[in-house]
Amino acid sequence: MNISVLIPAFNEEKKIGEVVRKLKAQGYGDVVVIDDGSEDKTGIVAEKEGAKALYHVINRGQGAALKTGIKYCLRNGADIIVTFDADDQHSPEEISKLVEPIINGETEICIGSRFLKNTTNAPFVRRLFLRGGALLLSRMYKLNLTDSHNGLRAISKSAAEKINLTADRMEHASEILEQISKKNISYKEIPVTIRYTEYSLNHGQKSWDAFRILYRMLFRRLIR
Ligand SMILES: Nc1nc2c(ncn2[C@@H]2O[C@H](COP(=O)(O)OP(=O)(O)OP(=O)(O)O)[C@@H](O)[C@H]2O)c(=O)[nH]1
Ligand SMILES: [Mg+2]
Repeated sequence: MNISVLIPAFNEEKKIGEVVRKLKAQGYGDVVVIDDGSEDKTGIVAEKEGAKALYHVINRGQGAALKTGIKYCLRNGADIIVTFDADDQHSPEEISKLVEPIINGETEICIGSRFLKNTTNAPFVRRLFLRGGALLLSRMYKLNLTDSHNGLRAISKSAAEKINLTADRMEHASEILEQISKKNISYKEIPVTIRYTEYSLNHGQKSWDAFRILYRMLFRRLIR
């Protein structure tokens, strides 16, 4: 089985090198970084560590970066695509837990969950928003999920071919779930650790961004 690790990245030059190095040390030779119009050296640092870097000329968002990356990985013969964050919040050792059920033919997608076994040190407010989001999306799409916005997933080739992302920014996470539901793609949640560090909290999404994501998500539903 060819496993590709796909990392959407925006201005992550401080962490991306270490992340690629750790993935390579775990034996993942195929690491693809989408440098999404970063203003820093994200792509160059990733390439130095042996990753393949693809570049968007302007910042188009995490959804658009995943779309570019999934297309590239499929073209290059990936059987499983693992999506992984660039900010060092995920653990490369846990990828095997996500790909195993796909290799066994048990399921088409494995979704990481930080809440299934409470494997996170997320701050209280972030926890509240994330749990609320998972509850809302589970209801909307008739799924059974504890974590709907986890960047760590393993997607089989068959599922990747069925999923068509149209949301460029963070709303893609709900779009993936919508398509899992509508296209009857089999899924399984797997407990994974998500580390919140000073870097990730200062650098990443703010809790209030959840409102913007929700608004965009609902607006997209309305205009369709
Ligand atoms: N390609 C691309 N990647 C992005 C963009 N914004 C964030 N990312 C990447 O997406 C990953 C997750 O982004 P975060 O902002 O940390 O979001 P998050 O992990 O869902 O939120 P936290 O719970 O706060 O960590 C990281 O690898 C970022 O570099 C973007 O505009 N384009
Ligand atoms: Mg993050």
